[in-house]
Amino acid sequence: MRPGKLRRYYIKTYEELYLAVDRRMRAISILRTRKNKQLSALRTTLLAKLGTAFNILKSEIDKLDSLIKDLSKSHSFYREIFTLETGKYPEDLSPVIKKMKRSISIIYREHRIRIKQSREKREAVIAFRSGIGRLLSVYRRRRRVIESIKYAVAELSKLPDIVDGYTVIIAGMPQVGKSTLLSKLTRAKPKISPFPFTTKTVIVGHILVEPYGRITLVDTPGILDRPIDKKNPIELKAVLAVKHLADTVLYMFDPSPQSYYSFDEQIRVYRSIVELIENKEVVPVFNKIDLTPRELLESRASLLERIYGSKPLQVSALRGDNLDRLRDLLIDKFMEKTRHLLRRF
Ligand SMILES: Nc1nc2c(ncn2[C@@H]2O[C@H](COP(=O)(O)OP(=O)(O)OP(=O)(O)O)[C@@H](O)[C@H]2O)c(=O)[nH]1
Ligand SMILES: [Mg+2]
Repeated sequence: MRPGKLRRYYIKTYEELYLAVDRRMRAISILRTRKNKQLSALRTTLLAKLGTAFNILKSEIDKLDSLIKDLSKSHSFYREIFTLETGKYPEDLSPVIKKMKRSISIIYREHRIRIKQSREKREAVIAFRSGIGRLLSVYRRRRRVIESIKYAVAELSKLPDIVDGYTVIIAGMPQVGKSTLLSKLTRAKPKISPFPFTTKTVIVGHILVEPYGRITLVDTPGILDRPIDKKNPIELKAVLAVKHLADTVLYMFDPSPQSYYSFDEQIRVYRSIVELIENKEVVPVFNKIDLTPRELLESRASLLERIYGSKPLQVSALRGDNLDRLRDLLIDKFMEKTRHLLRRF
């Protein structure tokens, strides 16, 4: 499933559905108004109106059903983002939707019979009104969850398509220069500013490696140093991208004395990322070397190497220092994976 395709599912809120039903029923009234209508003529009008309301509801619920089916089959990253927004896994919503479908069919059938069997006009009108009320209440009772689905779809459809292949996630605390790096390595134009959480969702750029394919580089929101259950939904998007999409993570540090968050905090978040994806590689990158005195750079780099055994690559995304080396490193990793895949065929 490509998230852009979700735009074709326009989900109605309860209010929108109510208005649609009301408008269509009024149209029928205008067409069929006749004074002193006979009981049989009235019954025909009421049955047509009830049928219209039922069809509108049914097509809305069918839409929800195919949306949920599409989402259930989608990549785990999209499913988790959906769960983040709605609090429910798509597959858990399937029974709810099936139940709604069943309920409206039963109500429709029951009230059609009551209208057909009514012996006077008043009885027919009462049966019709209660039928409409019950049909609408099936949707109204689920309005919260439907609104959360609508919101999740809007959020999901903003996300980039994930292409199969080699994906590098740029992660780190806010303000370390993740978006600046993406903008320098690819043609993407992420927003860059000196305020935390400038980036609020995942943003993608590509490095072409002709003729073999391309590297997908994903810029993410900043991650703060706090437990997972305290993280906000923006940070969680970054965590989910690391967990579900990464072949390699570039973990960016700002080792400069002016960094927005302390170096200790940045190390703690680094450790949490390493632990999150034990079997994948996390490459530490020190950014802003233009702002960092040499002795500080060296002491912090050797501290990291001593504890984690990895030597950070030192760059300045803003000035462009060492970005060629970083690009070559990513291309080497991409080629390694491509060769590995080719050998399997
Ligand atoms: N001096 C210097 N400033 C940099 C460098 N890289 C980024 N900056 C600045 O740091 C600030 C934050 O940069 P961003 O790229 O927006 O940082 P981010 O990590 O994407 O921030 P969030 O989206 O908030 O997580 C901006 O003012 C950049 O100009 C660098 O290498 N050197
Ligand atoms: Mg950013």
